[in-house]
Amino acid sequence: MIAMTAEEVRELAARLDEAALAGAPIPQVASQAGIDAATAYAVQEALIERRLARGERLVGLKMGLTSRAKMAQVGVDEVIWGRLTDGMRVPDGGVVDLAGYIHPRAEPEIAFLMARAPEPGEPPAAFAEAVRAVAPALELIDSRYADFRFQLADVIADNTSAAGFAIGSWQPVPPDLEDLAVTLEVNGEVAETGSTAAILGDPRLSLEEGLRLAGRAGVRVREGWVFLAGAATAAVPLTPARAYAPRSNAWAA
Ligand code: OOG
Ligand code: MG
Repeated sequence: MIAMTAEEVRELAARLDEAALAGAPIPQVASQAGIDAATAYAVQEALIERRLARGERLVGLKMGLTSRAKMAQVGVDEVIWGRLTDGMRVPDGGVVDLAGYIHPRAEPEIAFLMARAPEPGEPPAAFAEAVRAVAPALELIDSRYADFRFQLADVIADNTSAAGFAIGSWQPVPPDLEDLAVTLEVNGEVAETGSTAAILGDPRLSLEEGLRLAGRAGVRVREGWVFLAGAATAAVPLTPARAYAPRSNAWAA
């Protein structure tokens, strides 16, 4: 593996950031540079720093590739995590202009509203203590890499393809969280169906894993943050012709 200087990490982050701002794809720069996952997370952090420097705020975390369907779709079979900022948030029922995107896809997710995170050294909080509410959610992903093709280091550096997210109404944690029916509709047509069971067998495990991985990287989840547990089905490509208005229904149980 190739070690990178802090300057090189920032340069890779700048290329990814500029690709996103321009809506123009770039080659798979992280894997081509031969970096490992740890360095790729450093690039992700530097990428988010750029957004924060423009005035965005961190509002949560997201998991990626927590379902088989997603792993198979992108050909990477490791669970990854990324960061959410307020600049990515789309109001429920809001409208997204796809013109600035490269090759957007939508995927159905489940979101947790965080109550509190354990202090460093404290044992992990029980799910019921850590999570205040649950909501259906949509994630908009948009890989900054040409042809939506990447390897593990690429997608980590690219903040796990995060581009936008919409959260439905928050509701109390349902008792059957580990097996809720999921339906993704695009323009009134069912595009994907599945179950929250596809998310690591139980989306609570995704939260556990996310808190562990982020904690290892020194990131502590704050009260009021959103946590996206990962898509329950494959993602659906959105073409500009397929105008997209995020709309999340109540549980289709
Ligand atoms: C990587 C992002 C994966 C999920 O929910 O699995 C992700 C990608 O598919 O480009 O957000
Ligand atoms: Mg996702």
